[in-house]
Amino acid sequence: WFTVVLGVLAIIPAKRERLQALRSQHGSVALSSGVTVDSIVGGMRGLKCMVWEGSELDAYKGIRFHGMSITECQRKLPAANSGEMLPEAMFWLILTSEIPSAAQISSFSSTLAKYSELPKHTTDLLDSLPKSLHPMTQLSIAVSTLNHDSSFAKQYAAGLHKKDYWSPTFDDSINLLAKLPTIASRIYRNIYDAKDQGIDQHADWSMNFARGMGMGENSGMVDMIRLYLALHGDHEGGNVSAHTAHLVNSALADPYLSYASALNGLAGPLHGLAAQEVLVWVLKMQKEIGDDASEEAIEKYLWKTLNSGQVVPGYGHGVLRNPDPRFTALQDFAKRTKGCSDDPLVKLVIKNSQVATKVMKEHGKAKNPFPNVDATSGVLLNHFGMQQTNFYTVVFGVSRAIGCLAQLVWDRALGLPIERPKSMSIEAIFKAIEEK
Ligand code: AMX
Repeated sequence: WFTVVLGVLAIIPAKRERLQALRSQHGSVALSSGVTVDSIVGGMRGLKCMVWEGSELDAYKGIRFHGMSITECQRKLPAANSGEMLPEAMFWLILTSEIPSAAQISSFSSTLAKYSELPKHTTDLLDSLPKSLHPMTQLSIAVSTLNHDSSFAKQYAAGLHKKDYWSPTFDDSINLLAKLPTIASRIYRNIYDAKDQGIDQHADWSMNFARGMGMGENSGMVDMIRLYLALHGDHEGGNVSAHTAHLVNSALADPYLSYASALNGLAGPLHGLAAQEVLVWVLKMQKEIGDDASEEAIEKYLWKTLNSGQVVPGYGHGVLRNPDPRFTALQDFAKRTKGCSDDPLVKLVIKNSQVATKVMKEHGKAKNPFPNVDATSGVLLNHFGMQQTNFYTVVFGVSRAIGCLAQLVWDRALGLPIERPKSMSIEAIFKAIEEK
């Protein structure tokens, strides 16, 4: 393949130049109604081109779940005895657009506990995987295996009428939600040797997740998981994981296969893996400049990252143009949880959030110089006892199912078609502009 590589290498500079010329000369030209060259070659930023029911992202105010801000959700959704909102209530809100009662959520939590057990082929496969395989890869593999018992796949093969597709999609989605914490905690135990405290049929979704990782008695961690899962559940439809689930399901792949695909996108460092990247980056910074570092030392460290051509993880966003309200909600949690804000690493992350925004502005590239949710999630998981950075995106992966699966039910209930946008080569775009 060496000669093929040489061939590609030879044409890369010319292609890059043509793309650059296309953007600079014709960026604002619309090839079809409202679709500019910039949106075609710029990752479809801002292009209004998909239906998503559960949440909407405002660039300045942040995420709204059926119009409700995070603070409103925290005030109105059913909560655990500790007062922390329950992520299963967030799923209910996202799916139905209604605020559930405490009794409805208590019964829903029991349903999730009831269906949490994994089939033997999934546990056998998980137990056979090497500990060195990234936990996100393990999660995606395990979720794919659940397709063995997909209601949707079976009923589709048996000739289900298309108006009824939503019903087995719903069954598979609830079943997957129920099993995700069991899969994730089994991965955690297999890799990090934790103790299984077993499923408590009367406990909520997050408590059972924590119990599976031997953390059921760690009340700070249980509340952190509740908040984390509720906050990361949905961020409208255009982000990589949500869009992937929606796209793959549009071909009528069942919810397990669709969500496994979403997880593979979430595992990318510019998306969900940033949760892990941030803490690794902060730990390196702590090692290099110490806990009680001055603003100047932090600034220097930030510039070192930027000057070496890397991104500062946890900063910037494709849509947001203000600090992420999910970041703020997690910071508030740290402030109201005893001992959390005294943690030297938490202090360093807070200090960094002030310095980093200034440096990002000076750097002048990122359209959003503010912290996103990942800037602070990992350091809090670390504070409560989860030091395994490789696992952070798995927690994200359990959560993101909330929004993706609720949307799949609507996609099939509304009979949305298979997605098939039109693609064009760079030269075809030039030609189309000439002919306009
Ligand atoms: N550090 C350094 N440079 C950054 C940056 C950051 N945190 N964020 C953006 N930039 C750069 C981009 O790489 C791009 O450079 P280029 O012109 O040389 O390609 C330029 O600034 C303009 O980018 P943008 O339009 O502001 O952002 P985007 O929509 O292309 O990308 C995102 C958004 C999140 C991928 C980007 O901000 C980033 O890489 N952030 C760091 C990783 C991260 O925190 N990801 C998590 C996002 C939230 C989530 O999905 N969980």
